[in-house]
Amino acid sequence: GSEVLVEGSDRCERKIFRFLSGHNFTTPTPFSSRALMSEYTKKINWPAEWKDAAGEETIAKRSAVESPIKLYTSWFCPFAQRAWIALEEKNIDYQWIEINPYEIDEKEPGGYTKKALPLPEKKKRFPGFVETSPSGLVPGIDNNGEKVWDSLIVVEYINDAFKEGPELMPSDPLSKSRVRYWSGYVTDVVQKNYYAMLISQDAEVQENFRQKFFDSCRIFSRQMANTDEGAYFL
Ligand SMILES: N[C@@H](CCC(=O)N[C@@H](CS)C(=O)NCC(=O)O)C(=O)O
Repeated sequence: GSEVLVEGSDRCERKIFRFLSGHNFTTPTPFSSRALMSEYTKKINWPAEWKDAAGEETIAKRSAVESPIKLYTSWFCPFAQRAWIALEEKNIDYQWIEINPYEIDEKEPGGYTKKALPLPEKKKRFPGFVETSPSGLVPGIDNNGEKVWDSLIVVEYINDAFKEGPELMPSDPLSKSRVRYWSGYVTDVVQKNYYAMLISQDAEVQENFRQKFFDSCRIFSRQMANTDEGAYFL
């Protein structure tokens, strides 16, 4: 099921890029995520008031160093981005190791297919990655031999292991439990409805999931109203 979801979402992303840019991205390899990102973002006519994000620079900087703190990650992966944000927020010197866990097809933009490689193949291509994340999913972090995987667990580990940076969790038990609940809600409900909407080819089903997605966003955003922190309530 999830493979179909991921494939569908990828197809949809490409359609969106094509629609926004009026450009049909057929560029095959060189297989570089950053080159691919630039290709997309340069061609798209973003509104002038939108600023460039510093993401690409950060990836370049972190990819160029060796560190005993290794983040196995994929630039496009929203789960891996959680771990990425946590490390940046904590000001940790870490090494970015880009992983493409999917089969490569030169005919697709950047070679991406989102057809998951079988685990033995991932082991062959990225031994350090699968040792760190035995599920074969990004993100995984190897901190001087301490290997942790699965995004929310990785984020909590980063917060606990690197005391030198700012604290990411509230200190009282009730607020902590809220953070855990609402982070899980995004994974289990918001994203689930979003993907279901993206992959559906049937207008009625699509509309149904669209409503569910918006409902779940509303429920989530209402939580912000209960705190002084607004969007930073988590
Ligand atoms: N529950 C995992 C999900 C991670 C995940 O699905 N990552 C995707 C990329 S966005 C992946 O590694 N896919 C490779 C595969 O399906 O084999 C987490 O929160 O870390």
